[in-house]
Amino acid sequence: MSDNRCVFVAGTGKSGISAAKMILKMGGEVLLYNSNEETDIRAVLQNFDPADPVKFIKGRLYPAQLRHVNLAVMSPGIPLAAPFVSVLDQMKIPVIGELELAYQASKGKLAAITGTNGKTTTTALVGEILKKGFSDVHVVGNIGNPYTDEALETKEESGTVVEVSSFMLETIMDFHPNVAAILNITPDHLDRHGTMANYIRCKEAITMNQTEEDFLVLNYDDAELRRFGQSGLKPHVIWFSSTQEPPEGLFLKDGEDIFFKESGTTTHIVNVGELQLLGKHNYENVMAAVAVGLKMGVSLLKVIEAVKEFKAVEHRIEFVRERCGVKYYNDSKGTNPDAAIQALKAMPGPTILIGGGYDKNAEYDEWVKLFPGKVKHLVLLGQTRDKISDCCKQYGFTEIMYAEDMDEAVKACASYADVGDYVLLSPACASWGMFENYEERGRIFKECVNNL
Ligand code: UMA
Repeated sequence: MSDNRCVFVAGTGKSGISAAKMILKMGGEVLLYNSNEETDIRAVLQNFDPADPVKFIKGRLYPAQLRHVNLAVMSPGIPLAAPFVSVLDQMKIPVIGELELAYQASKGKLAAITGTNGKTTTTALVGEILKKGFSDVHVVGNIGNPYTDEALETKEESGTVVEVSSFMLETIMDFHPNVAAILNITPDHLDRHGTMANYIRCKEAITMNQTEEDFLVLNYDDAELRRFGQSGLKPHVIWFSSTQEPPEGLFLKDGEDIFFKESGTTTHIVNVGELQLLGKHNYENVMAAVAVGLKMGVSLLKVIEAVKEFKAVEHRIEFVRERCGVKYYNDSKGTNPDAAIQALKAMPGPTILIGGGYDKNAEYDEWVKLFPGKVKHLVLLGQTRDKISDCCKQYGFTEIMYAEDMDEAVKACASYADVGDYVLLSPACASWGMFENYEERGRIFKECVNNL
């Protein structure tokens, strides 16, 4: 980046601040922007040294403010349909995402993980696998650690794994992982992408710059991904399946053992009893992570070692505590019905469930259909309470109560639960409206559980 480069950075969350810092380190100037008039300028600028060439603007954007700008970098949470983006277009300023900015500056081998559900667990596990085979490892992206925070620290010998959201994939250009994985595609973020077809297109873009030397790990049980993997893509496709034996790749046999089949040889990887993770969806995450780890060049023995050592990530079917014979699990990352289905299926016994939150235009039928016989009580929070409750009634499930906050919800669960029951926070909805993000929701749940 040349010294006179001025970069417009849209968004002042984690990614915007990190992207701005990276641009400064590279000798550029930053014009930081937030379209929200209420943004606290001082709080934003506290992230920088007063001598740094950073200006901050907010509210409506005007072409005259962009006269010296050569490039615009978007935070993932900002849709390209945001009104200010038309001003960037009018000024013919190229627009890339924070992911692309980081990619362009990074070195070494790169693995990228996307999918509707399971990507954080898979990314974290790939990170642990890479630590067994690389001297320098970076675990970045949607997992909560902006890629721009670490991109300049990567070296030729580094191994990086990036968790990639559909939001990030909207604004890539040259992004080219050596190994990519798409874990599954089920409806999510339709409020942003509009249609399922658009959402699928974003996810599948993870492979758009891959070549014959690269690898793409895909879920054989997902009809869309199977079709995609069989459509003559450039990278080598490696399948994983929890229901059947694919032509090549990883599979779960009899719900018990994971095998890897390649070039006519089948190798036993692990018995699921040796894993510290619960649920079939987690076995799928493990299979995907094993495939990614092996193709990043880590030896089979080291991969197996890492898989056996790995524990659940915070907020993903995370065990909180056992109290009076009742086990409490935090799955605050269950922000869509499909994730919540996986978590509920992973509960080995009768469950008191906390659900509800911000409405992402999701349909709850498939989730609710699981309730009879499995969920003893449903405690609902947030904007989607009526929508979920109406859906439950359609399927004959009426054991529902509304809670005003997490403390009330947890106390209600404790009063409903008997010895041997499970209490699960897995809301099937985003946290916005009641909480800053799913992490805050999960932390507050854990506090309430620990205060019981
Ligand atoms: N803003 C505007 N104008 C708009 C919209 C937003 O100025 O029209 C501003 C907001 O005020 C905010 C910024 O733009 O300052 C947007 O920030 P952001 O939402 O991108 O948040 P970050 O803190 O940068 O976090 C992002 C990811 N957030 C989203 O994609 C919504 C984080 O994923 C990610 O961990 C982080 O980058 C680091 O890479 C979170 C997430 O919810 C966990 N992801 C979704 C998911 O997992 O389902 C995709």
